Amino acid sequence: MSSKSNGATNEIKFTKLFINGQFVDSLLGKTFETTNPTTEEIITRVAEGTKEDVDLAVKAARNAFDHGPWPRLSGQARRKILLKFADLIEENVEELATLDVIDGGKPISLSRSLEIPTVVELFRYYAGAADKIHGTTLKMSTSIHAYTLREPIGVVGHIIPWNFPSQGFAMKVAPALAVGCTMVVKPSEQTPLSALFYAHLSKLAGIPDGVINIVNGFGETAGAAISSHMDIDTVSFTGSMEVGRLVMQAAATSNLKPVLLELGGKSPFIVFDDADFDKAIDLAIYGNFINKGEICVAGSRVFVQEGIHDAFVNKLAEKTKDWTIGDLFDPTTRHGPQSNKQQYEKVLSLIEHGKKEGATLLIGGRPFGKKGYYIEPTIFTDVTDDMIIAKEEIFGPVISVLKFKTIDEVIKRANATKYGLAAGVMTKNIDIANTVSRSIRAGAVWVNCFLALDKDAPHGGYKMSGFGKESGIEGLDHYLHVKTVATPIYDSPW
Ligand code: TXE
Repeated sequence: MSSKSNGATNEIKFTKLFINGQFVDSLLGKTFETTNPTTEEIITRVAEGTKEDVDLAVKAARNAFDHGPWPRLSGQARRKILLKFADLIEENVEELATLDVIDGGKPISLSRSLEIPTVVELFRYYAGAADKIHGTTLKMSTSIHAYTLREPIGVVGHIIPWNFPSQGFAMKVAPALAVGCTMVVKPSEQTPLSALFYAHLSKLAGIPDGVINIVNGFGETAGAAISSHMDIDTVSFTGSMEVGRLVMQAAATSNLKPVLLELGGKSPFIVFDDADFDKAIDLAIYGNFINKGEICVAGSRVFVQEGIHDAFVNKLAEKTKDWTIGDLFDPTTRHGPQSNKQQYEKVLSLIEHGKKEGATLLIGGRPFGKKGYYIEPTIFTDVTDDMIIAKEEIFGPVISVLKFKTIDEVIKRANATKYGLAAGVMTKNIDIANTVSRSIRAGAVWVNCFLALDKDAPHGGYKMSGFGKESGIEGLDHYLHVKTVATPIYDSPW
């Protein structure tokens, strides 16, 4: 099957489920269509997994865990295979990037130069961790010697969203593989294509059959079958707060499996009067419009101190005009369509809320073009804390600017949210930077920068943004059990 988008032709090679090392049809023979958000045309049909397919995939993963080589390999052997996997991803960057562009509406510049290279780095980073997973030695009492083992937790269920189909895959799959887990992965039904290509590459890299299984399908069926499965040992979920709750409930009422939840945010980006003005403008734009605002850590509440507020909003509007909308395959394009129709409608409806609640629409606010789910980069000013646009995650290209006077006031207002994923603070004053960093209840605070995400920086929320960390050495923890082994030592001199 081939698909044309913006002049690029792409052969869709993999559309089936990937179970036990084979591409297979779903047991019920179901398929669903995946659509290009730029053209609104169907790209292809993809096998639709349901509970029966999840059962089959779990059986394969269980067998690979209980009897297969993967968890029993030395860390060094797993490292070698993961490095090969990373090399293969790097060799196929163009094809992987193209799949995410047509499936998710990403500009190629983002996909090719940032997201897929990050995937490569994540696999290399966790390859390097594979032979460094060890416990500690304890001296429990004078007569008992003990040590801890860190063992793979078992079969993992990964439920992935559509905003970063490749990076989302790597952040979950790479650490789980490194420690020796096996897994069932459910990509989002909105972006099912690239995960299948990764599965194909994993086989070429030498990852044994049954270690990675991909079951595309819908949340209420395939996703729910994963979170309620009695033979899955843990679930790692990224998505909405509502579904995070369902995943946790299903985990609690099935086998009490632990869950990792990454549920988005409403992050503050705080600009003090003394900040580097131009840098703050650039970061406000980048931190909100990258990936058309479909990013969990977007700094969507831009708090600006009153001394620079008016100049700031004028410049923000002016510079936003440089955020180019256009052909996604043109490397200079920065802005694409929303990933799918539901998101497009959700974002437009929240923009309407903003207008009705009395915020000032400074720029944008409308659909763009005749085709595709494009929305103009949008800025609201005169936003107050009680407005829906200041409270709810919009997950689209919409900035709310809020004015503040003092540091105490802005800390209080920045924290007055159910979310706690990230924050930014722009100031040249080290005392202000330190005070704000320590006062904000969020998993990351970026000082004089924004979106400083990296493979070695743990990422994850406070409050209702979820719990558990992905990336960094901490990103291994969710996939490991800690076992204490104790043994008496007789006649110990110590
Ligand atoms: O997410 P869902 P949606 C936020 C963002 C967005 C909103 C809605 O605000 O506008 O959520 O997006 C699977 N059991 N984020 O509706 O439904 C689903 O198939 C198990 C923030 O698309 O949560 C997909 O694979 N799984 C975010 C995944 O959950 C279920 C990223 C995410 O989809 C399921 C995405 C169920 N009952 C959206 N129902 C972030 N934190 O980055 C659905 N799924």
